[in-house]
Parts: sequence; C-alpha cells; structure tokens
Amino acid sequence: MILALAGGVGGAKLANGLAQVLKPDQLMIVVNTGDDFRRMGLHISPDLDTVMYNLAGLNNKETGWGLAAETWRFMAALERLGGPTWFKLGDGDLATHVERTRLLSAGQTLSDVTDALRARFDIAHKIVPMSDNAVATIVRSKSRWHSFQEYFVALKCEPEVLEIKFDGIEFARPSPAFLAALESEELQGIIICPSNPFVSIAPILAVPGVLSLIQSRNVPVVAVSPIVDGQALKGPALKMLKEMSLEPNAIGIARHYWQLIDGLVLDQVDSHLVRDLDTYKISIALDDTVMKNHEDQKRVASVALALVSELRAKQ
Ligand code: FO1
Repeated sequence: MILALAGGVGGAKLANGLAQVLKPDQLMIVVNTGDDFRRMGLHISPDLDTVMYNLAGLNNKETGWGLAAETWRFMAALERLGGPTWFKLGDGDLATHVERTRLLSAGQTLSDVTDALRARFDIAHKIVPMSDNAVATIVRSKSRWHSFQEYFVALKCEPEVLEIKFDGIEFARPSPAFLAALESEELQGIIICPSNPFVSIAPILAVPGVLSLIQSRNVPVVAVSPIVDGQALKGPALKMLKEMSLEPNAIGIARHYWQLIDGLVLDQVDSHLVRDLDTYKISIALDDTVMKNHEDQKRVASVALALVSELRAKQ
C-alpha cells in the first residue's frame, strides 16, 4: 500500500493521479487539516474538500478549490445582508460544510465524516485526515499572528512569514487509519505530493509520532517537487522558501526534506540542478511534472511510483 501525503491544490492533483493508477486497497491519501477553519459556525476543511472534489471529478479547475459549475446565490444573499464575504462559499460547497458540521455535531470524528462524505461522492479510494484533533496553522508576520485562511485568502499571502505554528499539534494524534497505515506490514512507500512543504506537508509530519514512525519504517519516501524552474505552480511555496532562507528552487526543497526523503521527482526543466543535489544522497527522477490534465496526473503518479519501486528494489 502507498501512503500519499497531500494538502492544497498541487497535492490533490497528484492524489488524483495516484487514484487513477492504484486500486483502492493500494492507496491511502492522508490530508492536511491545518487549514481547517471555523466560519459562520461551519467547520470547513479546505484540503480534505479539494482532494475529495478532485477524486470525484467535481473540482473547479479555474480556482483549484470548491466545486465546478458552482452557483453563488448564498454569497449574494449574504452580501445583501452585509455579512463577511472575503471567504467565498459556493452553494454546492456550502452543502458540504453544512453536512460536515452536522455530522461532527452529532459526535462523529473528522475521520468518520470524511469517510461518509467520500462514500457519498462515490469515491472508492481512502481519504483520511492527518488527525481527528483540532490543529490550526497560524503564521506570524511582523505585526501579528494570522490564521491560515486570513493569511492565504484575506491577505493574499502578502505578509512576510517570520514563523509558522500548528496550534494544538502537541495534543494531536494521527487519525486511526493514518496510524494503522504507518504501522501496517502492507506499507510499501510514502509519496509526499507537490503541496506546500511548510503549510501543507509540515503539519502532517508534525503530528506527534508521525515522523518517528516514518523513519522507523524501512519504506522509501519519495517527494514530488512543488517548485518547477524556480516557480511555485500555485500558492506561496516559493515565497516561503525565500522567507525560510532556503534556495528558491528544487535544491531548497531537497534541503527542506533532507534526511526524510530517499527520492525526489523533479521537472526535467530542473535537470541542471541534479548535480548540485549529489550531496543530499537522494535518488532523482526527472519528467514533465506539471499536471494540466488527468493524463499528466497519471504520468507524474507513475513516475513517483516507479521511483518508489526502484528504491524498494535497492533495499
Ligand atoms: N481560496 C481563496 O483564495 N479564496 C476563497 O474565497 C476561498 C474559499 C474557499 C472555500 C472552500 C474551500 O475548501 C477552499 C477555499 N479556498 C479559497 C481555498 C483555500 O483557502 C485553500 O484551498 C487552502 O486552504 C490552501 O490549500
């Protein structure tokens, strides 16, 4: 079984690629919940929804988040009432948040709710939250701490990030399915999707016990670089690399994941960087890693899986 760690738009694309190539019992997608967000009494899990909508084939390709063919009557009515509209909730997406909140209020765990919603979207592959406990990614700028959605949406990632914290992480435990997968004899590899390393992947690795469990298992860990040709394909990953004084390219990614990863998938446009990566003693695979459609997603998934198999064979 392959464990895929994902968050955000890039992660959801590769998760969808893996789901097209692997059978449901060969894949578990573990999703960041540090972006989760209480909004007007609703529990919103943006990264779980982005993965779910991608696997259901219902994701909005323009924005990367929310549903395709969305309508916005709720937001228009809310605007007329003078309510807060900086965080956009489409009518169909709103139903997901209302139903998730209803199930959570009825005492279900986030894992239970995620599995119920997955089933209602006719998704066969397992999507699990990193934890059922509340974790909130907050970022500190010069002036103050910001909730993640305030930083990402309201402030459009403009503030310089001086520090990132995952509020509540010390009390969090891996979700039951995530823990079972990490301990399972069936585990054959871990793929870190091309999500933002600092705010999408880091929270998953920061859940107590996860990193030490990964390192105690003798399974290959392969990351797909979210930075291609010195550019983040979406979101603030490149800006954060600079703010964390890491090289703003795939080298910075390798340095950030160093000692955790055995392999790194880079876009062939970055092949000139391979020589500089020798010091990190990781295996590199080069391919076209930009995922514009399902075919691309399948190709990148196959490249990452091939690198996992190659590394397993070497063990
Ligand atoms: N991102 C935005 O830039 N603007 C929005 O209004 C917005 C609304 C939204 C609603 C539901 C949801 O699941 C995601 C939404 N996102 C929005 C994206 C969200 O901030 C990001 O997907 C993640 O938090 C970062 O990966």
